Amino acid sequence: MLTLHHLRIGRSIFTVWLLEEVGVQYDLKVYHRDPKTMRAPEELKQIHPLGKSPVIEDGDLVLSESGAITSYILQKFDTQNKFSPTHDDLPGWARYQQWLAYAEASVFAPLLIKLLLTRGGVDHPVLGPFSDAEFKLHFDHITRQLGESEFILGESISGADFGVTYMVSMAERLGLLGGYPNLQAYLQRNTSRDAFKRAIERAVE
Ligand SMILES: N[C@@H](CCC(=O)N[C@@H](CS)C(=O)NCC(=O)O)C(=O)O
Repeated sequence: MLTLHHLRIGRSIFTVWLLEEVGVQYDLKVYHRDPKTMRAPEELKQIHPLGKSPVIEDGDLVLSESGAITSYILQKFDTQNKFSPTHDDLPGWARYQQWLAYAEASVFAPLLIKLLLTRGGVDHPVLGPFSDAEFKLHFDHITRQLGESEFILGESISGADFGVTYMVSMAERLGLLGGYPNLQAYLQRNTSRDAFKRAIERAVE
């Protein structure tokens, strides 16, 4: 059975949500952050050398990177392609890949800078303005893409929503969603889903 190594307070809850949404049977191993450093415990490095979460194990496969994990889970378990376009629709599939990669590849960096500046209680003459401008660029872009749709690629949930929802939730935690009512509504909609509630119940330990 597939095992998900889940570190509390972070992106892997969105992988738990994905597993619940797709209806996969899985084992969940929960880890806690060091309360001072907020880093993962050393034991996660026994699973994968980076010691980060999410990581899944499935047979001999040990896989890190939330986007790759989403692709693997959907490839293996979403046999009816409910969560991603097929290769028959190549432009649709490519657009899906773009949004799947976008969250981690582009949106996360400015959010991380903001998180670290906030945590450090300092401002920085370069990093502050850079992260402000990048945040606006990306959150305006996500807002335009979402438009009046329910989900990032239209009216049905796709693999791309898990990573984007994580970014939106992180922005909310940082108090940055004030000017983005439709992203607030998107977050509210997704975290109200039964599968998300099941994920939270299962992951609390
Ligand atoms: N790009 C990776 C990032 C993984 C990552 O940085 N995970 C964080 C949790 S949200 C972590 O494990 N941090 C603990 C640490 O670095 O000690 C992904 O998409 O999975």
